[in-house]
Amino acid sequence: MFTSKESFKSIFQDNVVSKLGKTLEEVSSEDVYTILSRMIRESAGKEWAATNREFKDNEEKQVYYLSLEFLIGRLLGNNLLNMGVLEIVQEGLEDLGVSLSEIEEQEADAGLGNGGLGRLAACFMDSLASLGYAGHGCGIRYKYGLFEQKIVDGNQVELPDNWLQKGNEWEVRRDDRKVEVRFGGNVQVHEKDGELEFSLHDYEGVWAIPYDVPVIGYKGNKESSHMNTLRLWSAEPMREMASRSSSSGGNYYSYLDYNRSVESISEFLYPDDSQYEGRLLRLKQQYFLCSAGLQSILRTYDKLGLSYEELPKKIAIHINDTHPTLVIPELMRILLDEKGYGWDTAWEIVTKTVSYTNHTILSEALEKWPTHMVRELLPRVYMIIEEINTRFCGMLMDKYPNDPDRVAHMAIVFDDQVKMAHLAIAGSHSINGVAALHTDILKQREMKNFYELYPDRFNNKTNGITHRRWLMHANPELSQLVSESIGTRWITHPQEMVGILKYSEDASFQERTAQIKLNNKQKLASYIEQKYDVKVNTDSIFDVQVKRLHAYKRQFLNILHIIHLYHQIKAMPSLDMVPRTFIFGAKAAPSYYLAKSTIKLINSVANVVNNDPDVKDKLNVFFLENYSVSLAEKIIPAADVSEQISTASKEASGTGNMKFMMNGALTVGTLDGANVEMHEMLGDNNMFIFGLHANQVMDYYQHGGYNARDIYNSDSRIQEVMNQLIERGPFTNHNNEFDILYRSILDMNDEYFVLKDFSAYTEAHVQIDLAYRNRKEWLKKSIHNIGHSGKFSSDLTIGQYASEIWKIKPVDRP
Ligand code: 26V
Repeated sequence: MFTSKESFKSIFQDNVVSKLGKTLEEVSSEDVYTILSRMIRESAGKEWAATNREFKDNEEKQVYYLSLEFLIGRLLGNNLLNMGVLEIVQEGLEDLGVSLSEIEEQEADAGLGNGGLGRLAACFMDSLASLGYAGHGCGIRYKYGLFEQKIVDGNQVELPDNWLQKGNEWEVRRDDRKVEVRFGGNVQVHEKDGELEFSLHDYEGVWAIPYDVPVIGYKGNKESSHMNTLRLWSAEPMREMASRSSSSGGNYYSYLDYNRSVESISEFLYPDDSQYEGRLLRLKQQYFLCSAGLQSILRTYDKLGLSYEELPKKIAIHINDTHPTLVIPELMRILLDEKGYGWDTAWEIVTKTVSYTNHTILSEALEKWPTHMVRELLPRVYMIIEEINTRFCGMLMDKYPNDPDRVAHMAIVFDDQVKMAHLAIAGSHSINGVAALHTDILKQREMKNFYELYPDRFNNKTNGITHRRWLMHANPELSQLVSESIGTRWITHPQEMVGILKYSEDASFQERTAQIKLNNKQKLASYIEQKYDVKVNTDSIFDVQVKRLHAYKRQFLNILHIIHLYHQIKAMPSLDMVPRTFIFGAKAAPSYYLAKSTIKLINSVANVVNNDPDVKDKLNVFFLENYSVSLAEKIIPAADVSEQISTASKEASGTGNMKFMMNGALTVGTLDGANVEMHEMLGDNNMFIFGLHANQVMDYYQHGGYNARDIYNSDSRIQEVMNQLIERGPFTNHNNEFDILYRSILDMNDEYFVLKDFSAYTEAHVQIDLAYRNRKEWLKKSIHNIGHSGKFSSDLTIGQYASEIWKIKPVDRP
């Protein structure tokens, strides 16, 4: 590994010649990316092997984080940072006339996730490695990540995200670790020595091939980086199945069908987060991950030569939402059928090993699989699920003999459906929510019955974000300022960022934060100007809402307010307001019509506002297409205002809220998810809180009493903006375009309380405008946000998971 700028340059130049046969003058940015990432991957390889040896020698407990999604983004910059060579490389390349940030742009985002849940998994990987824990990720190597979004005539169009087209420099294919995953077939039962034995016949086998990605921990002052493994599985056909299909009467063409169906297993990530869809392929993906993951976990465990009773002492398996819940019956199957354990012992091993995180209370997101589907695809696993259910319901009936309704509600299999959340709770020793409010709602409402049954299993783990990607990498200038003022200990002890609070009233510190914000705004502005050929006013307030598009996140409330502002300026062109630039980024699930209409509306409003000479000096609206991790890294450091305006009780935590806070934006938000905890730290002075509280929302749902039309009738501002959705006017170019939005509010009684919160939201924006005029006060608030954000580092979150749930200790201390 190079240790100086000069040695880096010389190794780099040698590689250019030996690997590409080119001179430095001839290389493209893409060539530089390839050479550089290969150099880093190769030198990481040695430390990777060293960490793996250490795992073996120490026999320390290991955690496996199973997730259908890892929203990783780009790796080059973060890997350089974590390996401690970022500066050397940056300066070395500069000497050679190359800009590192341009090289970073060559990397395709690994977009293997939908949003918060997948990004959380990626942040957790970074923290696990940086803290020196033996913690590995286990996921699927989707050939296509989340779709690429294009905006055409204001509408979202989805294109396939072919992220692997040019290869992936960070992965290593491990043919030697491939395992077989079995689908379908039928179960035969034999009796042997008075015991029943189960075996599967005529199944369809597929290869699961692991691709390992090193997860490089932050090196800091240590000798070397700690490195874990993110193992992503890819499905491939087994040649052995060809003879099977011809011997069973099939032919070459049915083998081709088989090939096609196998490849589809790891072909694409499901993009739907609007309506739960119980599709067979999705169930296949889930079992594929669980079966392959478990085989590889147990293969490692077997090397220890211990009995399986000791498994929970050496292995923790965490399931990220219910998607990998099949790991519970699958581990039971292995223990019962392959290792010869009895039911009770096997069940104890499983529940002591597995833990589960719930990420949503939205009922439309709760996974339920039709029993016939599970039975046909996974006959033996289904038998085990039924047995788990029978025993679980038996226990409930003993406990609540006079309450059959309760038992029916809690059943795992009911009404010909398998309820995955119930299976996950029954089979885990820990169930956690992702923010204090969310966990309370789980305990007091959504999962009340389960909480009463297993009070000790429920706990909270408020989400976090890695400050290495979201501050050090995304905002190097701010990160540098923090280090200059309080030293660098905060990097490994992020809660010590509060140390900057002592400078919150220091004029020169304030001005430096202001200058950094302006620089970031200028960078984002030039990105927007280049891409969309428009001018952006960097003296305006950058007011940003970036996240998946969903009715409960209320992008619609934001755009209604913008239309209202537009009317105000039109009516009074001299209106005294700080110029505002509203920025949106959001992908809608392809079949989510309401969400797509909202995108269209935002673009229509943008088109009118940005081209109206009466308002364009005061008001601008931009919808940035294809919101992704790498785009987030450009947008978030440039934001002045962070929009976190979900209907209270609906956003389990949010993590974007934390990223904005860490980069000095002020939040306008509801008391929802982790906003509540932000507010506890920051107080009313440093945040703009508005709107209904969670208990008010839930009481309305329970008892009724909300009438959206009454609010419409009594507020002329609301009438004006709502009517524009259905009348021919500046925003609609043909009839009915936005009827669905209008109707969802006025005919369907506004499920997410947009009108109810409109007035308070408008008032919050007036307060933002006033606050921004007081420059010193604004900067002070911003510094408070940055300083307190260290508490949301995923390092702290992972520390809690490790000590309270997984019971693991760091192998390498930072
Ligand atoms: C999934 C689905 C699936 C289909 C039906 C509709 C629907 C609606 C929402 C979702 C998201 C479920 C899981 C999820 O991504 N939750 C997010 O997890 C983040 C990390 O914990 C958290 O910060 C977000 O608040 C939460 O929405």
